[in-house]
Amino acid sequence: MTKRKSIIITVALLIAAFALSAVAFGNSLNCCKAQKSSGQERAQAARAVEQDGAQTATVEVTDKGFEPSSLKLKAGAPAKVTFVRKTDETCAKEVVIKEYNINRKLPLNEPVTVEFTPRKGEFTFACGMDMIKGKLIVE
Ligand SMILES: [Cu+2]
Repeated sequence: MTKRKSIIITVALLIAAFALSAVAFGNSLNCCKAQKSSGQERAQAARAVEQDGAQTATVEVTDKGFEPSSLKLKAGAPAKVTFVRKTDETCAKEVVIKEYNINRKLPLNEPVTVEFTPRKGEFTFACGMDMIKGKLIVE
């Protein structure tokens, strides 16, 4: 009798633990999904500013994703794009621009400047998991 009871309790605990971990896992997936959808709402692209012979721009990582989520650059001119992560509530703790072999960690509130000379076209910058994204529009 007591043996059966303890088995029932064990099974109940296992189910509870499984349910809890499913909730936690779901939440961590939601972070990226939520940021992705809100990122797509901002259609307006920011334009880089000419400064000391380079085109410069700053992109912040907030709980909404990359802001601005798209950036216009001129082809063939050196670019300095500074990323600043402003929140811990994000999985974008690094920035990756595949086409330019850029992969940099983004420490909280520490500006990280990446330098490259953009070619004509559209390029994606993204978090390490390629879930939170922004766009470089090079003309
Ligand atoms: Cu991510």
